[in-house]
Amino acid sequence: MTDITIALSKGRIFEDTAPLLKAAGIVALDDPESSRKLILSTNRANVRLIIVRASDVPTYVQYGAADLGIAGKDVLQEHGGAGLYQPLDLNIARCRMMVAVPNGFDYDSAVRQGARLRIATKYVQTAREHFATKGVHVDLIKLYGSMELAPLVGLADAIVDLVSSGNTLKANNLVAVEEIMQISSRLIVNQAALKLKRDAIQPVLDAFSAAVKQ
Ligand code: PRT
Ligand code: MG
Repeated sequence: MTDITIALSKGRIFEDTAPLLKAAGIVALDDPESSRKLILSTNRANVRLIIVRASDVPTYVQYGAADLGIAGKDVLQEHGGAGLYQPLDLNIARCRMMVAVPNGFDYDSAVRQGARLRIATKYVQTAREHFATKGVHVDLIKLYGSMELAPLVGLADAIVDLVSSGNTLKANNLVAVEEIMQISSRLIVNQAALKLKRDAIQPVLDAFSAAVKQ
């Protein structure tokens, strides 16, 4: 039987993916939250899981170090998708990518007046495209986390970040002023692996697809 490797991040993506893997007959033998192993065996001798940072999943799949992976649309947009086949929206880990500003900052009138805005974000490519399409002049400041802090200490006027409950924005006196896109996680497949290992990969795609439609 052909070996396949699936790249996943722990946390919310692993939690939401476990039921889909189960529907495909794949169960991890260790819990990634408690285990320190980065390669997890499964109940299927030919299937293994690798645990990587969410933003690294497309890279592992692009270079064929993993055959399959699960990644947020936010991460895929930034990566660009080279070498990846994206057959399925899994509808998991849903959230929205939003522009947010401090309470009381008049974003609409700043935009109307053609102000140049400083935007802090982890999603530099997606933000650049969004503001270019709107014709808004921006200076983008790349951060790797805790974007919510940036406007509070004068690093930026606004942020581009993911929002689900809205609690993080609220706790930091920020408000969302614009939606950039709806986000969910996708199954991604290495294009060459799909051709060379179709016998092993296609049943996983079919099982995921059936489980998502339920
Ligand atoms: O945490 P790490 O730095 O390793 O990487 P990561 O943050 O990219 O990974 P992880 O596991 O946190 O997120 C993986 C994927 O989950 C992301 O790529 C998104 O596609 C998706 N997702 C869904 C989210 C959220 N919802 C989400 N709410 N990712 C992050 N958040 C963060 C957001 O950035 C903000 O800081 O949660 C905070 C807001 O949440 P609320 O509920 O307070 O609005
Ligand atoms: Mg995170």
